[in-house]
Amino acid sequence: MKSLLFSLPLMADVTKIANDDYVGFTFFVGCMAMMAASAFFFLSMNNFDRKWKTSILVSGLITFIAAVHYWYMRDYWSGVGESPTFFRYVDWTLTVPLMCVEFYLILKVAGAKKSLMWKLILASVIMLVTGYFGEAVYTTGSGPALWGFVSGLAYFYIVYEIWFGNAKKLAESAGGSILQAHKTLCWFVLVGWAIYPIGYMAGTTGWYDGLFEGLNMDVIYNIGDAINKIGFGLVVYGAAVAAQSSTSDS
Ligand SMILES: *C/C=C(C)/C=C/C=C(C)/C=C/C1=C(C)CCCC1(C)C
Repeated sequence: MKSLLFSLPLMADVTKIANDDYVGFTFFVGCMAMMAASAFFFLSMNNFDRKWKTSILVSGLITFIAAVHYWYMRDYWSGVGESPTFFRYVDWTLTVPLMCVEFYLILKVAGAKKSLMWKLILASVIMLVTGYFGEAVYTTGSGPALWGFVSGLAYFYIVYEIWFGNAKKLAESAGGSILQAHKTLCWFVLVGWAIYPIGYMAGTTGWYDGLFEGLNMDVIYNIGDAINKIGFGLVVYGAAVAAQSSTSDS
């Protein structure tokens, strides 16, 4: 029994996190924060009617998927001592498209079509796959800068679509708490997501060498994830609360 307990994967790895190990620390705290946020979203789900329930569920899935990946990334970092690039990109490839789904779900009441969702999802996958190429495959010469640039184009397409494109028009026609939530999410994508290219430039080599000297890629990514995944979910939660209280008033 005792040996069984100690061979459980959850028990096996408890390593010290050194005082100056900011990567290890932010993986650890990030994991806890994602878990707590998931519990919050899942447990509050049933306070909302059907239309909003799905949005809150997706918020919870985003932080939950991240929590599981953070569990592994924390472990990988403490054991291998390298950036867990693969797990990082798997996490993003699952969660960022779900954030695109959130945009769609919020705008559905205004008549958003599935094609809007698929456009955003496709652009986000291009952004991440090309980012992965620059960070993990074509890591020498001008590789990272080139692939990072392509990734950036896909990123700007997403920014354009939600700020000025069809998504914007739908949000405006919906008005009220939907428009408000859409606007806040747009800011998350413009400012919050811009944290990631900074991390990328800090962790790869290119013309930008030295620009972000002293910054650690994983620490920046971890901060970005906490802001974007939990913050994004809370905006959706806030919109659901506002929409529900305005309908129950009338
Ligand atoms: C929860 C995870 C999120 C919101 C991740 C977002 C990631 C990005 C917006 C990454 C963008 C990148 C660029 C725009 C260029 C350089 C390569 C990337 C993939 C870091």
